Amino acid sequence: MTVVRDAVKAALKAQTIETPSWGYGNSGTRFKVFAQPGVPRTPWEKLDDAAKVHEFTGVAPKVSLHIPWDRVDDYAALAACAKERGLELGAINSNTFQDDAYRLGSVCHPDAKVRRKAVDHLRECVDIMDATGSTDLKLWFADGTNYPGQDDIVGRQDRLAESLAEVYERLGDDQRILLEYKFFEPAFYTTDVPDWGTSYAHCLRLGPKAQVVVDTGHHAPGTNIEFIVAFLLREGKLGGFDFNSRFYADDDLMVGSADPFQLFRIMHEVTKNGGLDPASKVAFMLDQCHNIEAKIPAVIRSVMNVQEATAKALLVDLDALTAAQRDGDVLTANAVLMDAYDTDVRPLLREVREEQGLTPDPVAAYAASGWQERIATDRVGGEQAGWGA
Ligand code: AOS
Ligand code: ZN
Ligand code: ZN
Repeated sequence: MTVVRDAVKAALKAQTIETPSWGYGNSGTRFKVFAQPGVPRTPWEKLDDAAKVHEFTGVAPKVSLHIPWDRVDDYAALAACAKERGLELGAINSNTFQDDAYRLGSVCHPDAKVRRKAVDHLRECVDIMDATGSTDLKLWFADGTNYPGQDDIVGRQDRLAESLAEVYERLGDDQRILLEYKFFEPAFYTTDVPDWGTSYAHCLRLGPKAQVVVDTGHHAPGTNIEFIVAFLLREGKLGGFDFNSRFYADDDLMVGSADPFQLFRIMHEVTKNGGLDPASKVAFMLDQCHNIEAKIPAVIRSVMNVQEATAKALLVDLDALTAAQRDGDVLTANAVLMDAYDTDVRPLLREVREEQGLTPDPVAAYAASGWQERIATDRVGGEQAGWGA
């Protein structure tokens, strides 16, 4: 039992959770952005906040950037600043949805000039990756149509494939494309990358440096996300996660808040199928916006929620599970899984943190640190993250 516990602890210490730069800035819905005191005014200040999350959790050393929201003159300097803070720059998220030119789409647009603009932006994102040392280009496209007949579905797929191929060809040896899907929104009739199958098919054609990213908020209600995760892992095509929670649409709430059991089921497939091994390179990213709650503590809470689900998944007795499955013992197999889910892993995680030289309660430690008061005084005129996606 001690051996198992030690292995679980080691795995928990090794897991890294990447936080999004836009989660630290102001955001909202299309109805209202509620500005909060002390939000970062620059990408540099976003790194300062991310460094706090890492300082108190010990497992969040990477920060995803979004271009152009995090545009700076010198990306190597931004990477150096991250390093000074004990961080690394993670995925570069592109933006082909906030320009008038993209009214009818970006990489799928019927006009070649617009596609050129979009592909040039994506290739520029790879230039930025070269400067920051980032390995992941995360692509999410708002492309689609609102009305039957508006555009040719197959034609749009052809344009998508052609555009992606041009970006793929620009990648360095250690760089990859993470292609995200989302079942609707902002387009309402067709979406050009609506599901994992479409993303998978494009990634397969592109080659080994293209993988699917599963945003947990991008599925229809009732979708079995863990099945998708298991399938993609088996195929070596799971690039990573955009973690968040949803009740209705793409809510971007704190991961593990709406359905912690679903998060556990996902993490069970991940741990069972090698997704936690460093060699698998599965990126555990958050893609969240904190519109009404305090941002840094919400990111800390989210990191802890992922850790809790991971810890429970690591506690699944795989030998017992395999034996029950082999014997066709449905009830025992289910009970093995539920035993792990029902375990209170908070004492274990407190121990892990203490062994890492951290305070066992990251939220309380952050509250006591005085950082929130300091930024509220020092930072005036914080910026909006960009949107509430
Ligand atoms: C949009 O719905 C997607 O989830 C994107 O991953 C993301 O929220 C956006 O691109 C911010 O970078
Ligand atoms: Zn996302
Ligand atoms: Zn989203």
